[in-house]
Amino acid sequence: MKITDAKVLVASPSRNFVTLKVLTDAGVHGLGDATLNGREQAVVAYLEQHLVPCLIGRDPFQTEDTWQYFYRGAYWRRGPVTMAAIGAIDMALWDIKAKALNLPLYQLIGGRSRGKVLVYCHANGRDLEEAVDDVGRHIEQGYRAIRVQSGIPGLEAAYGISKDGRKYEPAAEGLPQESLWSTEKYLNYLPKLMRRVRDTYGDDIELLHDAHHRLTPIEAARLGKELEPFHLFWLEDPVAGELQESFRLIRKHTVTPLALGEVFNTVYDCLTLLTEQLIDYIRMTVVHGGGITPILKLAHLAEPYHVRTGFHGATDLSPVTLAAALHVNTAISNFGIQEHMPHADLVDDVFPHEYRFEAGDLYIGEQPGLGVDYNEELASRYPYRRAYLPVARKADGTMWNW
Ligand code: KDG
Ligand code: MG
Repeated sequence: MKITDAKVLVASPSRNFVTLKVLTDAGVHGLGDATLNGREQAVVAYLEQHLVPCLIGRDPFQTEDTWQYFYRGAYWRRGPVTMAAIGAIDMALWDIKAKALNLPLYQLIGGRSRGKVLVYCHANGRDLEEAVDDVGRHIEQGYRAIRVQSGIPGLEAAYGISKDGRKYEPAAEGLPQESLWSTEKYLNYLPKLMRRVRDTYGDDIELLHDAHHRLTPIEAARLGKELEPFHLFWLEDPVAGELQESFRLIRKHTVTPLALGEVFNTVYDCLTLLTEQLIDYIRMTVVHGGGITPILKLAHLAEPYHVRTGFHGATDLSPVTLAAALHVNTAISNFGIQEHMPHADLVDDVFPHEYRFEAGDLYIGEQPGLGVDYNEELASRYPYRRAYLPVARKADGTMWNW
């Protein structure tokens, strides 16, 4: 079998997505997600200008060799743009291979290790009362693991909270919006929020929280310690992960489980974190981590260190990435949890898919390949719209991590 063509499809059915469609001489096609929130067109150019020309004529079954060709074969390696482009190709090739063999992807990567995939959802509110109520609403929808985010008293905007009461979506059209951040206000408030949630709903539900890279290591250590009585499933991204060694300090002070890695691109971003057991969950995304080939290796490497997976699953990852994650989650042994931020109905229409949610879990189906399609005609009615993630500053104007 030979690859005959690859099309980079860009559309904005409620938000921007970049999708790669790889075509073969056998009539089988494969899909890959190449979306990088706020930097979509950089991946489009990288694919169209540099990778697709080298892809034509290759055998789609050679997933390992093709991955190495684009990663190792390129002098310039790593980074989110490069790895999202390689990730899209890798997903599409696995999709083709599994379709050609008439098997759902998980059968090619270890077979079924579990019947369903535990997910966590996002509950949030502009203040404590709204956030606590939203947790209740998600429990009613069947979720058993819930990430809780809330507006912070004294701050106009906070990560994870929509200002207008609609579903939270961080990217916005126009130039990047600026928001003010105060670590002091956040640290003083968060334990109160978690106490209220536990007091209201008891111990049977798993609670998670995303600090979204805002703290220093010693601040993260304080927060982890103060959250210990509420037994979080995890505290996510307490500090930016560039300095892996900083997690040694956090670990010394708290037993709150830690999750990291949604912005990582290769195993080299987390080798110290894994081998020194400095985190409990690795969150690297299938698309931004370079595809199914490296994510499988990462999961297998994490297993002996007792690190489980908790793959990133925000709405800026298309249903193609979510399906790929679900196949991996179904097959590996050290699965932990999967993030589930449901897409808008229009996104589900553009990407008809087989996976489904029921009572707090996602189920992957038996359709050959990834089990996701792409409605090009419908997508073409929603052209790309420039959008950015926000940026954050401290009260004195200092740029901070968003
Ligand atoms: O594009 C950025 C989002 O994917 C990110 O802000 C979402 O932190 C996030 C999460 O945990 O889902
Ligand atoms: Mg996050």
